[in-house]
Amino acid sequence: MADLEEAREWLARAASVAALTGAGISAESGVPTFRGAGGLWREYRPEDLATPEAFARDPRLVWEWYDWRRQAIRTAQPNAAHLALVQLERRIPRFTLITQNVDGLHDMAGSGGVLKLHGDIWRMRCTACGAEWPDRCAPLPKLPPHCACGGLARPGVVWFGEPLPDGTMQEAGHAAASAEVFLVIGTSAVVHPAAGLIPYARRAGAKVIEINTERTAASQWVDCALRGPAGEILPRLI
Ligand code: BJW
Ligand code: ZN
Repeated sequence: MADLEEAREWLARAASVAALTGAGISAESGVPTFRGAGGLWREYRPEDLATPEAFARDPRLVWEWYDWRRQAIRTAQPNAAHLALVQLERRIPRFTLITQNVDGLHDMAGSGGVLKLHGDIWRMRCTACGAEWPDRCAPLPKLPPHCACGGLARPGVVWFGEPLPDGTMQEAGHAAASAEVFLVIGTSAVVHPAAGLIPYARRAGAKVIEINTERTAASQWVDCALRGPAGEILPRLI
């Protein structure tokens, strides 16, 4: 298994890099992760809150949870890991940032063209007419929120059992397949199809570098595992 120095050399030589991020990259910004110690799924059941069936059953309950999370995320600032990826994007000729996060912190840090596999908590979608719009209001004045057409609005995120936004997985797959180095940062790598990008990149010839405080489902696929907080490790790597 390669060490930090070797991983730095791979990055220094690479012309094509892709990064897949998960909730762990925002942990040091104060945004709770889903799994593990202090994770949201310790306290809440995904099937009650993050499925289309849960929303159909009780839209107000689901919106209360999202309104609470939007309030928690609203004041969060990008950390050193988000900023390090902006630096990397400036340096590498072909760089693709793929995120499972819905918090918008990569955008706020200054990353461009982020592929958001699981949508965006700051967007709304009408369940009646399909209209989409940005909304950064937190707390929302009225729950559940509605569209101008009178239809019920839902968060612009991807719930279990739903397809990913049109074209994002194809673009992410292309980036993974053409990357010389594939960074996997702060994800437990258990949610598919996102997690499938990791072995896919490896099979296509990428050097895979994992940055995580713990061992994960992806650790078996990686060429280098750097253990520690992303906000400390990424700036050293980049
Ligand atoms: C640090 C750190 C620090 C902490 N520094 N590290 C079997 C095989 C394949 C697929 C399936 C399957 N069984 C079921 C499925 C489907 C399902 C799935 O994958 N389920 C698995 C759980 C088994 N997938 C889906 O349903 C997806 N859709 C789909 O497959 O569609 C098919 C379809 C096609 C056509 C028509 C219809 C359908 C959709 C998945 C949507 C996931 N949605 C969520 C919620 C988003 C909205 C919201 O935020 O509310 O996405 S769930 C949640 O998990 C969220 C995350 O993006 C996602 C991944 O979590 P992530 O980012 O990895 O976070 P954590 O918390 O798990 O891990 C944090 C990590 O950070 C840990 O490792 C820590 O150690 C680390 N860490 N601090 C570095 N400072
Ligand atoms: Zn509408």
